[in-house]
Parts: sequence; C-alpha cells; structure tokens
Amino acid sequence: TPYDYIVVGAGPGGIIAADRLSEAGKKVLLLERGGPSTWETGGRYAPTWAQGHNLTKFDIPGLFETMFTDSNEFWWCDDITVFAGCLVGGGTSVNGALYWIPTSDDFSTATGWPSSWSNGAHDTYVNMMQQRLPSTDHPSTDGERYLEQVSSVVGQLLNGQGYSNITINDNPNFKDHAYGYSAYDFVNGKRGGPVATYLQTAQSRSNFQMEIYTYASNVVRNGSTILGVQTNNTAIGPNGYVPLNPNGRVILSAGSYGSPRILFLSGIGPSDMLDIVSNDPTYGPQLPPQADWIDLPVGYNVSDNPSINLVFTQPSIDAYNNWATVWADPRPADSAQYLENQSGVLAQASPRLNFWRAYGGVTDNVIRYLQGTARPGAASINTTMTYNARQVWFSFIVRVKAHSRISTIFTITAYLSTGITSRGRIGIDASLRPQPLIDPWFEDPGDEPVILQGLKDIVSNLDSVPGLTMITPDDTMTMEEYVNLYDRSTMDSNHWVGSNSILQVVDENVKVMGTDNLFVIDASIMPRLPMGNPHGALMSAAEHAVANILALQGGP
Ligand code: 6FA
Ligand code: ABL
Repeated sequence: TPYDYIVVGAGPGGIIAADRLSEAGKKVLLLERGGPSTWETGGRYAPTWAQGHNLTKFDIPGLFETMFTDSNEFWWCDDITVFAGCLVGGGTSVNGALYWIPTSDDFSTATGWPSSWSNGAHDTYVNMMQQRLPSTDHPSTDGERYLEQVSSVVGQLLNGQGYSNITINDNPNFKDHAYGYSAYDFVNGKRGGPVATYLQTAQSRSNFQMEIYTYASNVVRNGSTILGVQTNNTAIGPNGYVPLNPNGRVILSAGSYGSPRILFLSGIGPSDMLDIVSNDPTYGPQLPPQADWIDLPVGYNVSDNPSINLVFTQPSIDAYNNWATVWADPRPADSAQYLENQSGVLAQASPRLNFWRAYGGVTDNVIRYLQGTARPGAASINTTMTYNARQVWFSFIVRVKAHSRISTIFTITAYLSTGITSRGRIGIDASLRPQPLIDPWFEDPGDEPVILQGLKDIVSNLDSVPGLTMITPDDTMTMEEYVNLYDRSTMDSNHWVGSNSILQVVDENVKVMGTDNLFVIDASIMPRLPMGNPHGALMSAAEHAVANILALQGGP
C-alpha cells in the first residue's frame, strides 16, 4: 500500500517526525532496521535480577555503562565504525540521556541556521519538546539524589574557579562558569526519551505503522521526484519496494551516518561517493542515470566534540565498582530498591555533574566553550601513555597504586563545545559502509589549544580539595604531553552532526536541494554542534523541521 509519508529510521528525529505527521492525519510508515529496545516496544533483554518486572537493559538507567561492556552488543549498528544505535529509539535507547534545553545561540544564523530558525523563531519548538518531554536532574522516583560524592568534590573544585552552581536547564543561556547536577530525559525512573513519549502517541493512531527489522537502501526516483523507498523487507511490498501516494514525501532519519549512505545509494552526493556506488554489483545498476545525479556536499561539514578524559581519586568517592557489577551482581540493596519503585542509584545513568566555561582569545578570536561531565568510575586506568611502558617495574608500581585506589576513582570528560572550528567528512568505503573519511577533531589549529587550556584550568586548584589526586595523567606527565599523546581515535564523543547541513544539503524546510519531495530530519542537518550533548537540540530541531514540512505547499 502507498503512504503519504515514509520515514526512514526510528531514532529521535524519525520518531518525532512520524508522531507529528500522524497527528496531522497523514498516513505514515516508519521504517527501522533494528529491533525493539525498551519493554514497552517489545524488547526483552534484561539482567537476571530484573526478570519478571517488565524491565529491560534499555529501561534501567543504571545499566547505561554496560552498553560498552556487554558480551552481546546487538544494539550497535554492525556496519558503522563508530557507536551508533540500531534499534527502536536509535541513539536515545542506548545513550547516557543527558538532556539539555538548547541555548538561544544553538540556533543562530552566525553558525549556519537559516534566519527563519533563529532570533527566537525556534523557541516555540523548544517549548513543544519540553511539554512532551521534561528534563529532570533527580530522576529517582523518590526525588532523592544518590551517589553524589562526585558532585560535591567537583563542585568544590569549580567553586574555587569562580563557577556558579545552578539548575542547568532552568537557565539554558547561562553557560559560562556554570555547573549543576546532570539533567536527563528519564521518566518515572526509567529511560524516557522519544520512545516513551512521541512513539507512544504515534502508535495509538491507526494511520501510523512501524516496521522493524526493515532496512532501507535507497529511494527510487524519477528525476527530482521520489516515488518510493527500496527496502529488504518483502513482506511490506513486492520485492521490498514501498510506494508513496501522489504528492507523498520521504523523510530520511537514519542518522548522521545512515542518511548520507541512503542519499549516495539514491544518486545524491559528491561524485567520488556516487562513483563508489556505481561500482557496486548490487547497487550500481539501481542508481539513476548519471544525468540525474544530484551533486550536493553530502558528508562534508561534519563535527563531533573532541573529548579528553582526566581520572582522579579522592577518599570520599564511591566509584561504584566502576559500574562493572550492575549487570550480573548489583549491590543487593540497590537492585531491590530499584525494583521496588524505580528509585535509588540505578534510576540514573553514570554522570553526576556537568559544567561549562567560555574561552576567547587563546590563539584566535573565536569564542569556544568547554563542557565537563563528571562521573564515578573510569573507562580505563591503564593508559597507553609512554610513562607506563617506560620500565616494567615502574608500570608495575603504577598499576598497584592505581589498583589500591580503584574504589575511589572518578572521571571528568572535557569536551570542546560551541565554537569548534574543525570539520571532518563522512563517506562510504568500497563495501558501502559509512565511516569518517576525515576525522573532525583538531583539524583546525584553533581548537586544540582551547581544550588544553580548559584541562589545565580544571586542575588549577586541585590542592584546594583535601585528598584529591589526578592519576591520569599523573605527576610524571605535563598536560601538554598528555594532550599531545592522547589517542586521537578515542576523542570521539558520539555527537556526529552536519553531514547533511541545513542550507548546504537541505533547505530551510529540510528538503534535499534539487528534489521535490525528499527531506532529512536527524542530527545530520545540524550545521554545527549545540552547547551540550546534542539530542535535546536535535529533538527541538525535529519539531521545527516537521512543522515546516507540514506547512509546505504541495504535500499529501
Ligand atoms: N546525546 C545526548 O544528548 N546525551 C547523551 O548522553 C548522549 N550519549 C550518547 C551515547 O552515550 C552514545 C553511546 C551514543 C552513540 C550517542 C549519544 N548521544 C547523546 C548522541 C545522541 O544519541 C544522538 O545525537 C542522537 O541519537 C542522534 O539521533 P538521530 O535521529 O540523528 O539518529 P540515530 O542514530 O539516533 O537514529 C537513527 C535510526 O535510524 C536508528 O534507529 C537506526 O537503526 C535507523 N537506521 C539507520 N539506517 C537505516 C536504514 N538504512 N534503514 C532503516 N533504518 C535505519
Ligand atoms: C554522551 O553524550 C556521550 O556520547 C557518551 O560518550 C557518554 O558516555 C555519555 N554521554 C555520558 O556522559 C561515555 C561513557 O560514560 C564511557 O564509559 C564510554 O567509554 C564512552 O561514553 C564511550 O564513548
């Protein structure tokens, strides 16, 4: 059967688009390559201790860190070289759920947004998002905060640096020398996000349909007109093809890596990428004739926050076993409390405190912001730094020292945020797997000195907090050496944006330029990174984009 709208990808962008389109009475099909996630969506993957409670790994916030340590990581997209969620909810079913109300600067013309999106024009959509999905900095259902030693230690440190302690989402524009409790879009002590809200209202409508385990390879078009979507699911159409109604529209919401690939396979993008597709034995023959290729800078203008971890110890810290036991062997009182009423330590993901500071004039006149995220535990205390390898006995001592302190370690991740000038490029390899072709971190020489300055400032008054010691880097290494030697591939923040930037690949109504009825709503349209972890700004952008599409003449 034909549809008014076919939305490809059930991440935050696609879910919000599909909900608003179906609310407007359109006949909507949402295609998702992955399977269910939370219990509500049909997911059933849960730790033994939570069996029988209608909870899954994706529902329980305290299991967040186990996304990276599970032996069965079926939720990651297996053909994308960076972390990307391939299941209902996309990234929002596996992410840390840090949720920031956008700043007014997040949608400004200075950084590439159309004027119709800036100077307050976007505020309505931020309000709509907040109405559907409020933020909380105390997600435990009893309203208490748990495991807060990291907040108090890092708060003490930042007080000495002139920071103010605020409720971050009550004052989104206050991002210079501001810190506060981590805010999330958890709901009722469980993962909330678009899956628990927008997807539920969409699914209550008879004009909405979602097909999971359905992979869309390309759109089928006649010149500039899209006719339908080619999938691998022969149950939904002959040969997996799903047609549009007359005047129907396709919305790509497959993420910053997934949407560019679909465009390339549909003959849209730079010629070097389309040449790769035309050499593919399966998809080459399906490309439109070369005269119909649409040359757009798909995959360019990509950013992701460069991030660098510092690891500390302090005697008051409870590192919570570095989250290593929450899946198989949680602290019994905590799992019991969580099962009882979704309260306690396990009602929250790992972050406990976030902070921001503005920098200008470090090497150029660009204002750049630094974001910090502090959490109990550490991804790794074994660094690849040379001081560990210098001599066997030395590395042995370092490990013993670190081991004796492991129960009191915590991490501060420093991210370079708004103002980043580096850009990278996303493309596909010969097997059509999306990946970074040019890494976006420290491409521009203006970025690295700012994060270095930020890291030095974070530790500038360490001695003022009793018992606080930095162990990575430790005192055998300067911050310059640490940043210089930092493994570039581990600076990835999973915040990929820009590969279909607005005003470059899509117009102000998020329509792919040169097409009549093809649109993009996902992180790829954001021309630069917002101030905080991006899914809040992405969701309000999705509200704005789908409203523009509904208002656009000529649709179904
Ligand atoms: N953002 C935040 O704001 N706060 C966080 O704490 C945070 N943490 C993380 C995190 O811990 C990890 C590990 C990751 C990977 C990301 C994090 N992010 C965080 C970033 C945030 O989740 C992303 O910015 C956000 O999810 C991007 O939303 P999009 O709508 O742009 O794209 P998704 O990748 O989420 O969804 C795409 C969907 O399309 C997926 O469900 C995928 O399976 C589906 N899809 C892809 N290709 C497809 C195809 N060809 N056919 C059908 N479906 C397809
Ligand atoms: C985010 O926005 C980042 O994308 C994640 O990388 C981050 O989680 C979460 N939010 C929470 O701050 C980190 C984990 O805490 C680490 O244990 C993990 O190694 C890292 O993601 C992997 O990128």
